[in-house]
Amino acid sequence: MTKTILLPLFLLLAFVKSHAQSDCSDAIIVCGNTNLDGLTVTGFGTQELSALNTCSSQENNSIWLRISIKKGGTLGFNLVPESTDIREDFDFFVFGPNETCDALGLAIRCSTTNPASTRQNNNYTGMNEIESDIAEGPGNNGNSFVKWLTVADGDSYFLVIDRPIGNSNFSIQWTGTATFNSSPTSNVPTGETLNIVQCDSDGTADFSTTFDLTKNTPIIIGDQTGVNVSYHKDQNDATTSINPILNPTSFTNSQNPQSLFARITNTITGCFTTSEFYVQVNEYINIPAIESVICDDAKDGNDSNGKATFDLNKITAEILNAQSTTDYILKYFIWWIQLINANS
Ligand SMILES: [Ca+2]
Ligand SMILES: [Ca+2]
Ligand SMILES: [Ca+2]
Ligand SMILES: [Ca+2]
Repeated sequence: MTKTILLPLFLLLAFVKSHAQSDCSDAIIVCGNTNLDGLTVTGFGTQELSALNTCSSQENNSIWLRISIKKGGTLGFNLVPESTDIREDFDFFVFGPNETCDALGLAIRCSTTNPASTRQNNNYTGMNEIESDIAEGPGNNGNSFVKWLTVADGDSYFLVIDRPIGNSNFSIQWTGTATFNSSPTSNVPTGETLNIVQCDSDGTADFSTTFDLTKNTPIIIGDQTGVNVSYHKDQNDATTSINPILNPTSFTNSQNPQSLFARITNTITGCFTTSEFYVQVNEYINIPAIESVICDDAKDGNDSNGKATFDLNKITAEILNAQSTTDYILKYFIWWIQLINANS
């Protein structure tokens, strides 16, 4: 490499162990700051790269990304395996612009060069401004880099990354002048939390109860428009937008505490952000029925008006019995509505 590549946009995709998005229909939408933790390449799902001019290869361990361009320009990337082992071989294939999964057309860029066969000094691959070839490989044909794309506003492309040999995770560094749509944000205001803690007050003391997860929706959305929020049981489901919790207004926890994931999605661009939070069930405190009886006295000026002064601290001690007075706070209300208002 003899020229310096400008890096006006930079996105690191961290791929760690989880499930793969190995089919076009599950393609991950690449946005400005989408957090793509929790992904890896294992298997290929349905074989979708046969006979598509894919540099004499097909899917082995693949992941599909969908790139939506906000502002056109040049678009390249450097794919860097986590392992520096030269035998780690990543290939890629680009389809577009604006193709659909059922009509991908022929790959407009692909590289299936094997870095060990070509005696490269690293196992990187990608597209850059230096190269003039648009397809290379397999084996020792090529140098693992092909010419980057010139893209227009609003274009979309599929980028398929495949690992025929090796077992490393990888990251991608985007290069060029094009920009992606930005993701919605999930900025929980200071002093608020998405975590929901409730007492087990459903009559069965099993540390399981129902939660209204949608209480978090307005907190996540804030003042953003054109977005929706879904709730998922694991990171992979949230990232790939599958298996939303079907009745988020009455979700019953199966673990305590239980981690859950909210996904906020822009309904036009598909850009999204995920947030982790937890629901937790605390033990239900059963307050024993207490009847406190004292004799009328003259402290209020009348020893027969049926009114006298009670020391509620004595009742607190009776309710708590041997339990620590620092673990619990007891409050007393004359009217039920006062109690309701105090808890709302
Ligand atoms: Ca596939
Ligand atoms: Ca390769
Ligand atoms: Ca080349
Ligand atoms: Ca329960």
